[in-house]
Parts: sequence; C-alpha cells; structure tokens
Amino acid sequence: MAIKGMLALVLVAVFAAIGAVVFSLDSMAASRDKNNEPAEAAAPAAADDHNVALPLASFAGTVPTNADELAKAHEASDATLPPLQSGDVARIQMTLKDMAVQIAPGVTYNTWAFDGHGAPGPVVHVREGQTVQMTLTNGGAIPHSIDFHAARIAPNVAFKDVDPGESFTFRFKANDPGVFMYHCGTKPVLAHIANGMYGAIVVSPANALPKADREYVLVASEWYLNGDGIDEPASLDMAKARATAPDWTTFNGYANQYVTHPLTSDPGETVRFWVVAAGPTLDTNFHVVGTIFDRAWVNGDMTQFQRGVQTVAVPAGGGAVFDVKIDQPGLYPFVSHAFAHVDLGQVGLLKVGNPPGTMSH
Ligand SMILES: [Cu+2]
Repeated sequence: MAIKGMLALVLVAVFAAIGAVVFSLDSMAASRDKNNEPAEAAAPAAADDHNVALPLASFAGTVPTNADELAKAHEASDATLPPLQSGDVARIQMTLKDMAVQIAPGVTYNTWAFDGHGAPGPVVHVREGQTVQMTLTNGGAIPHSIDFHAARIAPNVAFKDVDPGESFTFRFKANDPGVFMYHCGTKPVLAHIANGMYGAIVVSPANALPKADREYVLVASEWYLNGDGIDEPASLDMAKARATAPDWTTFNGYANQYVTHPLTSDPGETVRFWVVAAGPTLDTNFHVVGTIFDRAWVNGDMTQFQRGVQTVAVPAGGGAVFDVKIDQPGLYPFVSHAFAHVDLGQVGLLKVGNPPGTMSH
C-alpha cells in the first residue's frame, strides 16, 4: 500500500511538472504573439488604404456594342509552341514596356508587359540540359525583375530588380523538363503579375515524349480593372486583386480569343497542350469538353503521366501538360472548369477537322 501511495504521488508530481512546462510554452507562444502585434499593426498598408471596402464595382462582360466585330478583327495570339534554338545556349532577350493592350473585345488595359508581345510575354522553348541566357531590359518606368520557375538559382542574385533603362543578364541550366511560369518578382508581386508580367517556358524532356501532331501553349490569367477600359484604358484595381474579384479571365491574355479564332487539328491527331496558370491568384481547372485526356503530366512532372483523366487543377504558379487524340470532327471547348472563369472569358475551342455549324453552348 505504502509503495502504491508513493507511486501515485510521483505520478501526480510528474503530471504537474508536464502541466507546468506546457503552460509555460503556451505563455511563451502568447508573449511571442504579443510581441508581433505592434510590428504587424505598424506594417503597411491596409489601414491606410481606403480602397479596400466591399462591394467592388465589376466590369465583367462589359464590352462595346460592336464587340463581335472587334473580336473577329482581333488577331489571336499564336498559341503554337515555338521551335527550339539549336546549340548549348538558348539566348533570350526580353524588353519590358508599359503599354495599353486589348484584353477583351474593345477593352484596353494599361499593362507592364513585354515589347512586341504584350501580355503574356513570349513563350520560351528550350531543351532539357540547355543553358538559358536571359537578358532582361527594363524599358518601363519602375524597377522590374524576372523569376524563372524552371531555374535552380539564388533568387536574390538572378531575380534581382533591374532599374528603368538598365539591362541584366543571368544564366541557368534548364535541367528540369516541363512547363513553367516566369514572372516579374518585384514587390508587390500581386500588382506586377496582375499587370501582365508573366509568361511560360517549356523545357522539352531529353527523353522524347510520345509524338504529338500539334503543340499549343496556354497561359491562364485574370485581370482586375478600375474601369471598363472602353473609352480609355483601365488600370489595376488593387482592392479587387486582393479580393480575387476579377473582371476578365483569359487564355493568352485576351478573353475568348480562341472561341472566335479556334485552335485547330485534324481528326486522329494527337494535340498537346502545355498549360501554365499565371494567376496572379486563380488556379485553372483544365478540361476539354467532349473528350478525356489520354495523357496528363500532372503538376508538370514529366517522369510519369496519368491516363483517362477528365479535369486537372493547374495551380497558380504551376503547369501541366495534356495530350488529347480526337477522332471525331467537331468543336471541342477547352476551359477552366471553374465555370465562373468560363463566364469571364477563360474558354477556347479546338476545331477538329472542318465541322459544320458553330458552338451553341
Ligand atoms: Cu515588374
């Protein structure tokens, strides 16, 4: 009995000691939080920014009356995967430039984008193992930078801010195959990406993929407008960007452009889509209506593919690769199956063969 009693006392003491330790850890955590409070409160922005209150005016779907005509006249961005450069070094030159670009029929937006391309920037296509020599020239009004997700490199060195009028060159070896985002990484990154500073780099695997007859690159992104962009170009509404309340969502920077000007293939061909979701915030839920992916390299992992997949989430800042082989002629919509984003313009058509009629839904 005496031994049992002593044992009970010891156990009580041990539990008490554990309790004390847990309590003191808790209070340490609490005091850490307290210490953070003033810093957070002092930090930026939100408290001084009066442009954060909901509701936010939406310009979704607001186009001029001649929008159909303008959509037909608009030259769709060429989605075809560009050819590789020969040699061990792929030399890439991009000049950043402030420019107003069309993002929907009759809707213009003041981008910080890429000279000769608008937004997104040019598709970079290199071989696995090739060295990428990237020269960025800042033709804009404020510092910018370029962050390649395909690179393993110290970002403070390679992705540094480049002042207006300056150029900067860095190199990296593209040792990881797949499709990757590149973007300006200058703060606030949300604003720089929302203003069009992004694009895709395709790193073709050293071990050849199954043959594809057509290869297209799609960069999904969204736009946040402070006006309708019809009479004068709209600019970024940062409050809407923070609230993820886009006015337009697009493939390759212009709403519905491949509905009016479909991508094409012949029946029985394998079509490969290299897809990047640039965001700045939204994922794209990639799906082709009327078929199933024969192969889906999910998350851009080129070491393996999934078969028979219907929809694949491409995360903001991520990429994936898709093969479809469609035998029957027709119009096959490709979409983000998050359908609010179809409504805002993230939809296109793959026209297989020469089908009669147009898409009715
Ligand atoms: Cu920038």
